[in-house]
Amino acid sequence: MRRRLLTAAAALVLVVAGAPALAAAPAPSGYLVGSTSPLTPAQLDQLRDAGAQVHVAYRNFGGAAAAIPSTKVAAVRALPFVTSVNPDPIRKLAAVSDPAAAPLPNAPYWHDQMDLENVSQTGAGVWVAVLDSGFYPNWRDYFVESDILTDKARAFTGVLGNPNANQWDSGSDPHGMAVSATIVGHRFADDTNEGGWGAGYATGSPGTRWIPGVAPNAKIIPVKVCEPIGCFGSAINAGVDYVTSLKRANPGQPIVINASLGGAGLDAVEKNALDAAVKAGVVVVASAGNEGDAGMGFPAAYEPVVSVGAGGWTRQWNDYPDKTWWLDDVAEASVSEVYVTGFSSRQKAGQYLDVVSEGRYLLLPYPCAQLYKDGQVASSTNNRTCASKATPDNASAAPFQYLFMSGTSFSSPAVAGVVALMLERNPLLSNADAATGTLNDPASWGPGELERRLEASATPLQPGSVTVTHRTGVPLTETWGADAIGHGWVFADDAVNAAG
Ligand SMILES: [Ca+2]
Ligand SMILES: [Ca+2]
Repeated sequence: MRRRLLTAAAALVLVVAGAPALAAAPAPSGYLVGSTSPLTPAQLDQLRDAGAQVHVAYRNFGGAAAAIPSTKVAAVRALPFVTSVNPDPIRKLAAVSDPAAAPLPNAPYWHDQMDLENVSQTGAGVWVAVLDSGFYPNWRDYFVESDILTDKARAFTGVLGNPNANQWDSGSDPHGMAVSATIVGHRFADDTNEGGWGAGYATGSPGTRWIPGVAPNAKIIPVKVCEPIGCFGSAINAGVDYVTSLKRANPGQPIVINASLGGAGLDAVEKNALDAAVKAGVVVVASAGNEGDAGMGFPAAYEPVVSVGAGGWTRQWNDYPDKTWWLDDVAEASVSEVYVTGFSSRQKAGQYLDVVSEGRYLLLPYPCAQLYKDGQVASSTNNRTCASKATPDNASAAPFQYLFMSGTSFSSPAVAGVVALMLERNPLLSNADAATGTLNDPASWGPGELERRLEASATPLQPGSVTVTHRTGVPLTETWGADAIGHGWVFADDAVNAAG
Protein backbone atom coordinates (compact mmCIF):
# COMPACT_ATOMS: atom_id res chain seq x y z
CA MET A 1 0.00 0.00 0.00
CA ARG A 2 1.36 3.38 -0.96
CA ARG A 3 0.61 6.85 0.31
CA ARG A 4 0.92 10.11 -1.54
CA LEU A 5 2.35 13.39 -0.36
CA LEU A 6 -0.38 15.95 -0.10
CA THR A 7 0.76 19.06 -1.86
CA ALA A 8 -2.14 20.44 -3.85
CA ALA A 9 -0.58 23.15 -5.88
CA ALA A 10 2.14 25.73 -5.82
CA ALA A 11 1.46 29.34 -6.48
CA LEU A 12 3.83 31.70 -8.03
CA VAL A 13 3.28 35.31 -7.26
CA LEU A 14 3.83 37.30 -4.09
CA VAL A 15 3.47 40.60 -2.31
CA VAL A 16 4.96 42.60 0.63
CA ALA A 17 4.36 44.35 3.93
CA GLY A 18 6.04 44.31 7.32
CA ALA A 19 5.89 43.53 11.07
CA PRO A 20 8.09 42.21 13.82
CA ALA A 21 8.66 38.50 13.84
CA LEU A 22 10.11 35.86 16.08
CA ALA A 23 13.84 35.88 16.46
CA ALA A 24 15.70 32.82 15.30
CA ALA A 25 17.66 30.81 17.84
CA PRO A 26 21.39 31.56 17.74
CA ALA A 27 22.88 29.61 14.86
CA PRO A 28 25.62 27.21 15.93
CA SER A 29 29.12 27.85 14.64
CA GLY A 30 31.73 25.30 13.71
CA TYR A 31 34.30 24.25 16.31
CA LEU A 32 37.17 21.85 16.62
CA VAL A 33 36.86 19.99 19.89
CA GLY A 34 40.10 18.51 21.20
CA SER A 35 40.63 15.43 23.34
CA THR A 36 43.64 13.34 24.33
CA SER A 37 42.45 10.18 22.59
CA PRO A 38 39.74 9.19 20.09
CA LEU A 39 36.32 9.98 21.47
CA THR A 40 34.33 7.06 22.83
CA PRO A 41 30.61 6.61 22.16
CA ALA A 42 29.90 7.65 25.74
CA GLN A 43 31.93 10.82 25.28
CA LEU A 44 30.10 11.58 22.05
CA ASP A 45 26.85 11.26 23.99
CA GLN A 46 28.17 13.70 26.58
CA LEU A 47 29.15 16.15 23.85
CA ARG A 48 25.69 15.92 22.38
CA ASP A 49 24.08 16.38 25.78
CA ALA A 50 26.22 19.46 26.35
CA GLY A 51 24.90 20.98 23.12
CA ALA A 52 27.52 20.04 20.53
CA GLN A 53 26.39 18.57 17.21
CA VAL A 54 29.32 16.37 16.26
CA HIS A 55 29.79 16.08 12.50
CA VAL A 56 33.05 14.13 12.46
CA ALA A 57 34.75 12.26 15.30
CA TYR A 58 38.27 11.45 14.23
CA ARG A 59 39.15 7.77 14.51
CA ASN A 60 42.89 7.81 14.89
CA PHE A 61 43.44 10.80 17.14
CA GLY A 62 41.55 12.78 19.72
CA GLY A 63 39.13 15.38 18.47
CA ALA A 64 35.96 16.14 16.61
CA ALA A 65 34.39 18.74 14.35
CA ALA A 66 31.18 20.01 15.86
CA ALA A 67 28.59 22.73 15.50
CA ILE A 68 27.97 24.43 18.82
CA PRO A 69 25.63 27.32 19.66
CA SER A 70 27.44 30.19 21.37
CA THR A 71 25.42 29.56 24.52
CA LYS A 72 26.73 25.98 24.80
CA VAL A 73 30.46 26.45 24.24
CA ALA A 74 31.24 26.82 27.93
CA ALA A 75 29.40 23.61 28.76
CA VAL A 76 31.33 21.70 26.09
CA ARG A 77 34.63 23.17 27.27
CA ALA A 78 33.80 22.08 30.83
CA LEU A 79 33.55 18.40 29.93
CA PRO A 80 36.44 16.56 31.64
CA PHE A 81 37.76 14.86 28.50
CA VAL A 82 37.70 18.01 26.38
CA THR A 83 41.13 19.64 26.07
CA SER A 84 40.29 22.48 23.69
CA VAL A 85 37.36 24.13 21.93
CA ASN A 86 38.36 26.47 19.13
CA PRO A 87 36.48 28.02 16.22
CA ASP A 88 36.85 26.13 12.97
CA PRO A 89 37.56 28.71 10.25
CA ILE A 90 36.84 26.22 7.47
CA ARG A 91 33.54 25.33 8.99
CA LYS A 92 32.81 28.99 9.32
CA LEU A 93 33.46 29.49 5.63
CA ALA A 94 31.08 26.69 4.81
CA ALA A 95 28.46 28.60 6.73
CA VAL A 96 28.66 31.61 4.44
CA SER A 97 25.44 30.32 2.92
CA ASP A 98 23.95 30.96 6.36
CA PRO A 99 23.31 34.70 6.26
CA ALA A 100 21.73 36.51 9.14
CA ALA A 101 18.02 36.76 8.58
CA ALA A 102 16.11 39.90 9.50
CA PRO A 103 12.57 39.72 10.86
CA LEU A 104 9.68 40.12 8.46
CA PRO A 105 8.03 43.54 8.42
CA ASN A 106 4.68 41.90 9.32
CA ALA A 107 3.33 38.53 10.41
CA PRO A 108 2.51 36.10 7.60
CA TYR A 109 -1.26 36.04 7.10
CA TRP A 110 -1.41 32.34 7.97
CA HIS A 111 -0.16 33.13 11.47
CA ASP A 112 -2.31 36.22 11.81
CA GLN A 113 -5.37 34.19 10.82
CA MET A 114 -4.79 31.65 13.61
CA ASP A 115 -4.15 34.37 16.24
CA LEU A 116 -0.68 33.08 16.90
CA GLU A 117 0.36 36.50 18.19
CA ASN A 118 -1.77 35.88 21.30
CA VAL A 119 0.28 32.85 22.36
CA SER A 120 3.41 32.96 24.53
CA GLN A 121 4.27 29.29 23.94
CA THR A 122 6.83 28.51 21.22
CA GLY A 123 6.89 24.71 21.21
CA ALA A 124 10.00 24.68 23.41
CA GLY A 125 10.85 21.20 24.63
CA VAL A 126 8.67 19.42 22.05
CA TRP A 127 9.92 17.14 19.27
CA VAL A 128 8.01 16.91 15.99
CA ALA A 129 8.88 13.92 13.84
CA VAL A 130 8.16 14.80 10.21
CA LEU A 131 7.39 11.57 8.33
CA ASP A 132 7.97 12.76 4.81
CA SER A 133 10.48 12.93 1.97
CA GLY A 134 13.49 13.93 4.05
CA PHE A 135 15.64 16.98 3.29
CA TYR A 136 17.85 18.16 0.47
CA PRO A 137 21.61 18.31 1.12
CA ASN A 138 21.42 22.13 1.20
CA TRP A 139 18.86 22.23 4.00
CA ARG A 140 21.11 24.49 6.04
CA ASP A 141 20.40 27.22 3.49
CA TYR A 142 16.88 27.37 4.93
CA PHE A 143 16.97 26.09 8.49
CA VAL A 144 18.76 26.99 11.68
CA GLU A 145 20.78 23.86 12.22
CA SER A 146 19.90 23.57 15.89
CA ASP A 147 16.19 23.39 14.96
CA ILE A 148 16.82 19.98 13.39
CA LEU A 149 17.69 16.98 15.57
CA THR A 150 20.14 15.50 13.09
CA ASP A 151 21.28 12.79 15.48
CA LYS A 152 17.75 11.39 15.52
CA ALA A 153 16.99 11.84 11.81
CA ARG A 154 16.42 8.61 9.89
CA ALA A 155 15.53 7.32 6.45
CA PHE A 156 13.36 4.27 5.92
CA THR A 157 13.62 3.77 2.23
CA GLY A 158 12.49 1.30 -0.37
CA VAL A 159 9.67 -1.16 -0.42
CA LEU A 160 10.76 -2.85 2.77
CA GLY A 161 11.47 0.27 4.76
CA ASN A 162 15.10 -0.51 5.42
CA PRO A 163 16.50 1.81 8.06
CA ASN A 164 19.31 4.16 7.15
CA ALA A 165 20.57 6.92 9.39
CA ASN A 166 22.58 8.65 6.70
CA GLN A 167 20.23 9.21 3.78
CA TRP A 168 17.61 11.45 5.37
CA ASP A 169 19.16 14.54 3.74
CA SER A 170 20.27 13.01 0.46
CA GLY A 171 17.44 14.62 -1.48
CA SER A 172 14.62 13.46 -3.76
CA ASP A 173 11.78 15.86 -3.04
CA PRO A 174 11.61 19.23 -1.26
CA HIS A 175 8.25 18.40 0.35
CA GLY A 176 9.71 17.41 3.72
CA MET A 177 11.56 20.71 4.03
CA ALA A 178 8.44 22.73 3.20
CA VAL A 179 6.45 20.81 5.82
CA SER A 180 9.19 21.29 8.43
CA ALA A 181 9.47 25.01 7.62
CA THR A 182 5.77 25.38 8.41
CA ILE A 183 6.57 24.26 11.95
CA VAL A 184 9.93 25.86 12.82
CA GLY A 185 10.26 28.57 10.19
CA HIS A 186 12.84 29.18 7.51
CA ARG A 187 15.27 31.63 6.02
CA PHE A 188 13.88 33.40 2.98
CA ALA A 189 16.26 35.05 0.52
CA ASP A 190 14.03 37.49 -1.33
CA ASP A 191 15.77 38.06 -4.61
CA THR A 192 14.94 38.26 -8.28
CA ASN A 193 13.49 34.96 -9.48
CA GLU A 194 14.02 33.23 -6.16
CA GLY A 195 10.31 32.69 -5.80
CA GLY A 196 9.30 31.84 -9.32
CA TRP A 197 7.06 34.89 -9.45
CA GLY A 198 9.19 36.88 -11.86
CA ALA A 199 10.03 40.48 -11.18
CA GLY A 200 9.27 41.88 -7.76
CA TYR A 201 9.84 40.92 -4.17
CA ALA A 202 7.53 39.05 -1.83
CA THR A 203 8.58 41.27 1.06
CA GLY A 204 8.78 44.43 -1.05
CA SER A 205 12.56 44.61 -1.14
CA PRO A 206 15.56 42.33 -1.56
CA GLY A 207 17.24 40.77 1.45
CA THR A 208 17.26 37.72 3.66
CA ARG A 209 14.46 37.49 6.20
CA TRP A 210 13.18 34.93 8.64
CA ILE A 211 9.70 33.55 8.02
CA PRO A 212 8.63 32.22 11.42
CA GLY A 213 7.08 28.84 12.06
CA VAL A 214 4.00 28.01 14.11
CA ALA A 215 6.15 26.45 16.86
CA PRO A 216 9.53 28.16 16.35
CA ASN A 217 11.27 26.49 19.30
CA ALA A 218 10.07 22.97 18.66
CA LYS A 219 12.69 20.56 17.31
CA ILE A 220 12.25 18.69 14.03
CA ILE A 221 13.16 15.02 13.60
CA PRO A 222 13.24 14.38 9.84
CA VAL A 223 12.09 10.82 9.15
CA LYS A 224 12.29 10.01 5.46
CA VAL A 225 9.61 7.51 4.47
CA CYS A 226 8.78 8.74 0.97
CA GLU A 227 10.37 8.42 -2.43
CA PRO A 228 9.13 10.25 -5.52
CA ILE A 229 7.15 7.14 -6.44
CA GLY A 230 5.26 7.48 -3.19
CA CYS A 231 5.45 6.46 0.44
CA PHE A 232 5.38 2.72 0.97
CA GLY A 233 3.39 1.52 3.93
CA SER A 234 6.33 -0.57 5.04
CA ALA A 235 8.48 2.56 5.27
CA ILE A 236 5.78 4.59 7.02
CA ASN A 237 5.25 1.80 9.54
CA ALA A 238 8.99 1.62 10.15
CA GLY A 239 9.07 5.37 10.74
CA VAL A 240 6.14 5.23 13.15
CA ASP A 241 7.80 2.31 14.92
CA TYR A 242 11.05 4.26 15.23
CA VAL A 243 9.31 7.29 16.74
CA THR A 244 7.41 5.03 19.13
CA SER A 245 10.74 3.64 20.33
CA LEU A 246 12.01 7.18 20.84
CA LYS A 247 8.97 7.91 22.98
CA ARG A 248 9.36 4.75 25.03
CA ALA A 249 13.01 5.57 25.62
CA ASN A 250 12.08 9.13 26.60
CA PRO A 251 8.65 8.82 28.26
CA GLY A 252 8.67 12.37 29.61
CA GLN A 253 9.48 13.84 26.22
CA PRO A 254 6.48 15.25 24.30
CA ILE A 255 6.62 13.91 20.73
CA VAL A 256 4.35 14.67 17.78
CA ILE A 257 4.28 12.89 14.44
CA ASN A 258 3.28 14.90 11.39
CA ALA A 259 2.20 12.78 8.43
CA SER A 260 1.38 14.96 5.42
CA LEU A 261 0.57 11.89 3.35
CA GLY A 262 -2.29 9.55 2.83
CA GLY A 263 -4.12 7.02 0.72
CA ALA A 264 -7.19 4.85 0.58
CA GLY A 265 -7.94 2.25 3.23
CA LEU A 266 -6.47 1.42 6.62
CA ASP A 267 -4.09 -1.51 6.54
CA ALA A 268 -4.03 -3.88 9.51
CA VAL A 269 -0.30 -3.44 10.16
CA GLU A 270 -0.60 0.32 9.68
CA LYS A 271 -3.28 0.36 12.36
CA ASN A 272 -1.04 -1.64 14.68
CA ALA A 273 1.77 0.87 14.16
CA LEU A 274 -0.49 3.87 14.78
CA ASP A 275 -2.08 2.27 17.83
CA ALA A 276 1.31 1.54 19.40
CA ALA A 277 2.43 5.12 18.81
CA VAL A 278 -0.76 6.69 20.14
CA LYS A 279 -0.86 4.43 23.20
CA ALA A 280 2.79 5.26 23.93
CA GLY A 281 1.76 8.92 24.04
CA VAL A 282 2.91 10.08 20.62
CA VAL A 283 0.38 12.52 19.17
CA VAL A 284 -0.17 11.73 15.48
CA VAL A 285 -1.35 14.54 13.19
CA ALA A 286 -2.15 13.88 9.51
CA SER A 287 -3.42 15.67 6.44
CA ALA A 288 -7.06 15.02 5.55
CA GLY A 289 -6.19 14.75 1.87
CA ASN A 290 -6.52 16.85 -1.29
CA GLU A 291 -9.23 14.75 -2.90
CA GLY A 292 -12.20 17.04 -2.29
CA ASP A 293 -15.47 15.17 -2.69
CA ALA A 294 -13.65 11.87 -3.15
CA GLY A 295 -13.14 11.85 0.60
CA MET A 296 -10.35 11.51 3.12
CA GLY A 297 -7.20 9.43 3.14
CA PHE A 298 -5.69 7.28 5.85
CA PRO A 299 -4.08 7.58 8.34
CA ALA A 300 -5.97 10.89 8.78
CA ALA A 301 -9.46 9.39 8.67
CA TYR A 302 -8.63 6.98 11.51
CA GLU A 303 -10.10 8.73 14.55
CA PRO A 304 -7.20 8.31 17.03
CA VAL A 305 -5.18 10.43 14.56
CA VAL A 306 -5.72 14.21 14.51
CA SER A 307 -6.88 14.99 10.96
CA VAL A 308 -6.62 18.42 9.38
CA GLY A 309 -8.40 19.93 6.39
CA ALA A 310 -7.18 23.01 4.52
CA GLY A 311 -8.57 26.53 4.68
CA GLY A 312 -7.40 29.83 3.29
CA TRP A 313 -7.84 33.58 3.42
CA THR A 314 -10.61 35.24 1.42
CA ARG A 315 -8.29 38.20 0.71
CA GLN A 316 -5.53 36.11 -0.87
CA TRP A 317 -3.87 37.88 -3.83
CA ASN A 318 -6.25 40.77 -3.12
CA ASP A 319 -4.07 43.31 -4.92
CA TYR A 320 -2.96 41.02 -7.71
CA PRO A 321 -0.28 41.06 -9.09
CA ASP A 322 1.13 42.67 -5.95
CA LYS A 323 3.17 40.01 -4.14
CA THR A 324 3.17 41.38 -0.60
CA TRP A 325 -0.47 40.48 0.15
CA TRP A 326 0.62 37.66 2.47
CA LEU A 327 1.91 40.22 4.98
CA ASP A 328 -1.35 42.18 5.12
CA ASP A 329 -3.46 42.18 8.29
CA VAL A 330 -6.25 39.67 8.85
CA ALA A 331 -9.45 40.63 10.66
CA GLU A 332 -9.01 39.73 14.33
CA ALA A 333 -10.68 36.97 16.33
CA SER A 334 -13.01 36.00 13.57
CA VAL A 335 -13.56 33.36 10.95
CA SER A 336 -15.22 35.91 8.68
CA GLU A 337 -12.21 35.84 6.32
CA VAL A 338 -11.74 32.05 6.39
CA TYR A 339 -12.81 29.74 3.60
CA VAL A 340 -12.37 26.00 3.11
CA THR A 341 -10.55 25.02 -0.07
CA GLY A 342 -12.24 22.97 -2.74
CA PHE A 343 -9.44 20.44 -2.74
CA SER A 344 -9.62 19.73 0.99
CA SER A 345 -10.95 16.19 1.43
CA ARG A 346 -14.53 15.89 2.58
CA GLN A 347 -15.54 13.49 5.34
CA LYS A 348 -17.30 10.39 4.08
CA ALA A 349 -18.93 7.52 5.97
CA GLY A 350 -16.42 5.79 8.23
CA GLN A 351 -14.05 8.77 8.20
CA TYR A 352 -13.27 11.35 10.88
CA LEU A 353 -12.44 14.93 9.90
CA ASP A 354 -11.34 16.79 13.02
CA VAL A 355 -10.34 20.40 12.32
CA VAL A 356 -9.38 22.87 9.57
CA SER A 357 -6.31 25.09 9.46
CA GLU A 358 -4.05 27.05 7.09
CA GLY A 359 -3.39 25.19 3.87
CA ARG A 360 -3.41 27.83 1.14
CA TYR A 361 -0.49 29.81 -0.25
CA LEU A 362 2.10 29.47 2.49
CA LEU A 363 5.45 30.84 1.31
CA LEU A 364 7.84 27.93 1.86
CA PRO A 365 11.15 26.55 0.57
CA TYR A 366 10.63 24.31 -2.44
CA PRO A 367 13.91 24.22 -4.36
CA CYS A 368 14.55 22.18 -7.45
CA ALA A 369 10.95 21.20 -7.91
CA GLN A 370 9.82 20.03 -11.28
CA LEU A 371 7.02 22.33 -12.24
CA TYR A 372 4.54 22.67 -14.98
CA LYS A 373 4.54 25.95 -16.84
CA ASP A 374 1.83 27.47 -14.65
CA GLY A 375 3.78 26.74 -11.49
CA GLN A 376 1.93 23.59 -10.50
CA VAL A 377 4.21 21.05 -8.89
CA ALA A 378 4.59 17.99 -11.10
CA SER A 379 3.65 14.65 -9.61
CA SER A 380 7.30 13.65 -9.47
CA THR A 381 10.04 15.93 -8.23
CA ASN A 382 12.83 13.40 -8.14
CA ASN A 383 15.94 15.51 -8.29
CA ARG A 384 18.66 13.96 -6.22
CA THR A 385 21.45 16.10 -7.52
CA CYS A 386 19.96 19.41 -6.50
CA ALA A 387 22.62 20.97 -4.30
CA SER A 388 21.20 24.45 -4.05
CA LYS A 389 18.77 25.84 -6.52
CA ALA A 390 18.46 24.52 -10.02
CA THR A 391 20.35 26.28 -12.75
CA PRO A 392 18.45 28.13 -15.45
CA ASP A 393 19.69 25.73 -18.11
CA ASN A 394 18.11 22.78 -16.29
CA ALA A 395 14.79 22.73 -18.07
CA SER A 396 13.35 20.07 -15.81
CA ALA A 397 13.68 22.10 -12.66
CA ALA A 398 12.58 25.51 -11.55
CA PRO A 399 15.32 28.15 -11.20
CA PHE A 400 14.18 29.33 -7.81
CA GLN A 401 13.98 28.24 -4.23
CA TYR A 402 10.57 29.21 -2.86
CA LEU A 403 6.92 28.81 -3.72
CA PHE A 404 3.54 29.72 -2.37
CA MET A 405 2.45 26.23 -1.40
CA SER A 406 -1.03 24.82 -0.94
CA GLY A 407 -2.37 21.52 0.34
CA THR A 408 -3.45 19.71 3.46
CA SER A 409 0.29 18.91 3.52
CA PHE A 410 0.66 22.32 5.14
CA SER A 411 -2.50 22.57 7.23
CA SER A 412 -1.37 19.36 8.95
CA PRO A 413 2.00 20.74 10.15
CA ALA A 414 0.28 24.02 11.06
CA VAL A 415 -1.82 22.01 13.52
CA ALA A 416 1.13 19.81 14.50
CA GLY A 417 2.75 23.09 15.49
CA VAL A 418 -0.29 24.09 17.51
CA VAL A 419 -0.20 20.67 19.20
CA ALA A 420 3.44 21.41 20.10
CA LEU A 421 2.28 24.64 21.74
CA MET A 422 -0.37 22.68 23.65
CA LEU A 423 2.24 20.13 24.78
CA GLU A 424 4.59 22.86 25.97
CA ARG A 425 1.72 24.10 28.12
CA ASN A 426 0.75 20.58 29.28
CA PRO A 427 3.42 17.96 28.50
CA LEU A 428 1.29 15.16 29.94
CA LEU A 429 -1.52 15.66 27.42
CA SER A 430 -1.85 12.97 24.73
CA ASN A 431 -4.32 10.78 22.87
CA ALA A 432 -3.22 7.63 24.70
CA ASP A 433 -6.81 7.06 25.83
CA ALA A 434 -8.17 7.03 22.26
CA ALA A 435 -10.48 4.14 21.40
CA THR A 436 -8.64 2.11 18.80
CA GLY A 437 -11.50 -0.35 18.34
CA THR A 438 -11.31 -2.80 15.48
CA LEU A 439 -9.99 -2.43 11.95
CA ASN A 440 -13.18 -2.54 9.93
CA ASP A 441 -15.51 -0.90 12.42
CA PRO A 442 -15.04 2.89 12.36
CA ALA A 443 -17.88 3.23 14.88
CA SER A 444 -15.58 1.56 17.42
CA TRP A 445 -12.94 4.31 17.07
CA GLY A 446 -12.84 7.33 19.37
CA PRO A 447 -10.66 10.41 19.92
CA GLY A 448 -8.16 10.82 22.75
CA GLU A 449 -7.99 13.58 25.34
CA LEU A 450 -5.80 15.99 23.36
CA GLU A 451 -7.99 15.65 20.28
CA ARG A 452 -11.15 16.21 22.29
CA ARG A 453 -9.72 19.40 23.77
CA LEU A 454 -8.46 20.63 20.41
CA GLU A 455 -11.84 19.99 18.81
CA ALA A 456 -13.76 21.63 21.65
CA SER A 457 -11.56 24.72 21.32
CA ALA A 458 -12.04 25.00 17.54
CA THR A 459 -14.37 27.69 16.18
CA PRO A 460 -17.20 26.22 14.11
CA LEU A 461 -17.42 27.30 10.49
CA GLN A 462 -20.63 27.60 8.53
CA PRO A 463 -20.95 26.09 5.07
CA GLY A 464 -20.39 28.78 2.48
CA SER A 465 -19.18 29.95 -0.87
CA VAL A 466 -16.83 32.78 -1.73
CA THR A 467 -15.05 34.05 -4.81
CA VAL A 468 -11.35 34.55 -4.19
CA THR A 469 -8.39 35.45 -6.40
CA HIS A 470 -6.32 32.59 -7.75
CA ARG A 471 -2.53 32.92 -7.93
CA THR A 472 -2.86 33.54 -11.66
CA GLY A 473 -5.09 36.52 -10.96
CA VAL A 474 -8.31 34.93 -12.15
CA PRO A 475 -11.36 34.68 -9.87
CA LEU A 476 -11.98 31.31 -8.27
CA THR A 477 -15.16 30.31 -6.46
CA GLU A 478 -14.69 28.06 -3.44
CA THR A 479 -17.73 26.28 -1.98
CA TRP A 480 -17.83 24.08 1.07
CA GLY A 481 -20.38 22.16 3.06
CA ALA A 482 -20.56 20.71 6.55
CA ASP A 483 -18.59 17.66 5.44
CA ALA A 484 -15.50 19.86 4.85
CA ILE A 485 -15.37 21.51 8.28
CA GLY A 486 -15.00 18.96 11.07
CA HIS A 487 -15.13 20.74 14.42
CA GLY A 488 -13.98 23.99 12.87
CA TRP A 489 -11.09 26.41 12.55
CA VAL A 490 -8.09 26.17 14.90
CA PHE A 491 -7.11 29.32 16.77
CA ALA A 492 -3.78 28.77 18.48
CA ASP A 493 -4.65 30.72 21.63
CA ASP A 494 -7.91 28.83 22.17
CA ALA A 495 -6.15 25.51 21.64
CA VAL A 496 -3.39 26.34 24.11
CA ASN A 497 -5.89 27.54 26.70
CA ALA A 498 -7.74 24.23 26.31
CA ALA A 499 -4.59 22.21 26.94
CA GLY A 500 -5.03 22.59 30.70
CA1 LIG B 1 -9.25 12.19 14.85
CA1 LIG C 1 -12.46 13.65 15.92
